[in-house]
Amino acid sequence: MKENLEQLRAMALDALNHAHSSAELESLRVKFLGKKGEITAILRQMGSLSETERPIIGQLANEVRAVIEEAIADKVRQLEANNLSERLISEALDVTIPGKEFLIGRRHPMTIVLDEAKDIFIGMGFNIAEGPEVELSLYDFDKLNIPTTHPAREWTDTFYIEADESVHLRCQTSPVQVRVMENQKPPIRVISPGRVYRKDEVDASHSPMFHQIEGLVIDKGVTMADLKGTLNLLVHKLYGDKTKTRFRPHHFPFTEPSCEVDVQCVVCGGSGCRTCKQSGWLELLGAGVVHPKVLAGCGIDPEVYSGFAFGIGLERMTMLRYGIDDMRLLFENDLRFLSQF
Ligand code: 2NL
Repeated sequence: MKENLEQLRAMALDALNHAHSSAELESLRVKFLGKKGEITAILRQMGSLSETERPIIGQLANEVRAVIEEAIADKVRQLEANNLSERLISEALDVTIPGKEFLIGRRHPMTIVLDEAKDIFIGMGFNIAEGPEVELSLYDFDKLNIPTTHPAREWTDTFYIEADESVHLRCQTSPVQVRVMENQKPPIRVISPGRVYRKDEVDASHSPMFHQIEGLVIDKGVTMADLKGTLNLLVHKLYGDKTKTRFRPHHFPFTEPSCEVDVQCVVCGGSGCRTCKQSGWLELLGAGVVHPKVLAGCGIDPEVYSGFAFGIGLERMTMLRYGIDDMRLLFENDLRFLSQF
C-alpha cells in the first residue's frame, strides 16, 4: 500500500507537470483527490491493515494528499502568471506609433473675401439683409425701373419659374433691398450678399450661378460723394491703401447717375499687361445714385431722401484679391486649389 501511495504521488506530480489549462488541473484534482478519486480508493482499503501499519499508511496518505494539493496550487499560480504575461504581450499598446493626422477644413476663398467684406461694411454701420432666391419679377424687375423691353427679361437670359414671367430665379440681390426700403424707414444702410442666376454659358469668367454683394444707403442728403467715399474705403481695405480707383460713367435703369468702378490692375499695378488688356484697370463693380422712381415705388419720398446703391460680383472680388485668372477654379472644389487659402 505504501508503494501504491508513492506510485500515486509520482504519477500525480508528473501529470500536473504536463497540465496546461485550469480545466486539465481540475480534472486531475478530481482524479486524485476527489471523493471517488485514487487516494480515497486507497484509504478505503485501510481496514485490511494491521494496527501498527494503519497510522503509518494514514500519515503517508495525508502527506501525499498535501503534496498533491500543494502541487495543484503551485500549478494554478504558474498558469495565472503565464496567462497574465501572455496578455501583457498580446494586448500591449505601442504608445510611440504616431497618431492619425487630423485634417481640419478651411474656408473657401470666396467665403474668406465675403467675411472680410461683411466686416468692412459692418464697421461702417451697415446691416446684412437676406431674401429669397426664387423672386417675383415685380421685385427683381418692375420695382427697379427695368423696362419690359429690357434684354435681361428675355427667356434666353433669365431662369423663369412661371410661364407668365411672374416668377424667376433672381438675377441680382436688389429685390432684397427693395423689401428693406418697403419695410424700414431711412436712414437705411444694408448689404445683401447671396446667389444670383443668369443664363450665361460657362467660361473663364461666366457661370449661370454666381454671387453678388449689393449695397444700399438711404438718408437725407446722400450724394455721389458718399458713394465714392464708401467704395474707396472698401477697395483700400480689400486691396491695400495704395490701390487707385476709377469711376467711369455708365447706365443702369435703377440708378441715375450711374457708374462703373475699376481698380488698378492687381497683376501689373497699372502699367498694362495681358490680364488688364494693356489698360492698367480691372472692372470691379457697378453703382449709382438710386433713381427717384425706384425710391418712390418703394414708398420713400425722393424729395426728402436720396441714396446710393452698388452691386459687386463676389467671384470677381475674390479673383482680384488673390490673382485668380479663371473663375471655374472657384466652383470646381479641387483641394489642390482650395488648400492654398
Ligand atoms: C451691376 C451692378 C448695381 C445696383 C446694383 C440697386 C439696388 C436698388 C436700387 C438701385 Cl434696391 N440700385 N443696385 C445699383 C447699381 C449697380 O449692380 O453691374 N448691375 C447690373
